[in-house]
Amino acid sequence: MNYTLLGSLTSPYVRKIRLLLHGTPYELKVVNYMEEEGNDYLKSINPVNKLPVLIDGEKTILDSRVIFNYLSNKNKWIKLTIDEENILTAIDGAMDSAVNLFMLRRGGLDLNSGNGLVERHKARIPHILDYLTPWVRTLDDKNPAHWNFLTMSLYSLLYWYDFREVGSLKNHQDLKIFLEKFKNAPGVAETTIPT
Ligand SMILES: N[C@@H](CCC(=O)N[C@@H](CS)C(=O)NCC(=O)O)C(=O)O
Repeated sequence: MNYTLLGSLTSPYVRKIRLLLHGTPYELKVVNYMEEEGNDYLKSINPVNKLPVLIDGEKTILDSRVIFNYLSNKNKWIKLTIDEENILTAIDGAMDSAVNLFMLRRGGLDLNSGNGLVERHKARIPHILDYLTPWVRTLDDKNPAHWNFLTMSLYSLLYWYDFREVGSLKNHQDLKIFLEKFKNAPGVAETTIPT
């Protein structure tokens, strides 16, 4: 077994790396940072105290984007264009805001209290989903090249967003169609969030 992935079964950041690693032998080590033991362990590996972390022999790689870059260099995948990098940044921006809103709500914060930072997070997500829509319309689930790190990231985001009821996709029909079309893509069933 070459790789160890520190992760969880629910995180959308972890899921996109699990989708990327689908078909590659690796061990998934589930870390529960909500418990003291898991939190202390994660902190000892990753000063940022976030999942995912990839361990490849002597190397420890922090952050999903850096993990992707590391695997991309190692496997000599075609470099992403700036437009593709921008799409990834947008997906990560929405993921970050969605995860923050979820954690704040879980911590008991009223998300309708008018807090300025919360409002910025709330506004960011639909704006990003609008930005992504023209690209999403070009995607074809019958084209294997279209199941790549960008679409894996988007799938992980949208599935989690809907699953956690952070927001709604009712005004983003193209994104709902994307989720439906790619639900049988490699690794999706194996990485689905347990209920
Ligand atoms: N930029 C990081 C973000 C990862 C992230 O936010 N992970 C969440 C899980 S979904 C986490 O570990 N949160 C713990 C915390 O914020 O303390 C990445 O791309 O890997």
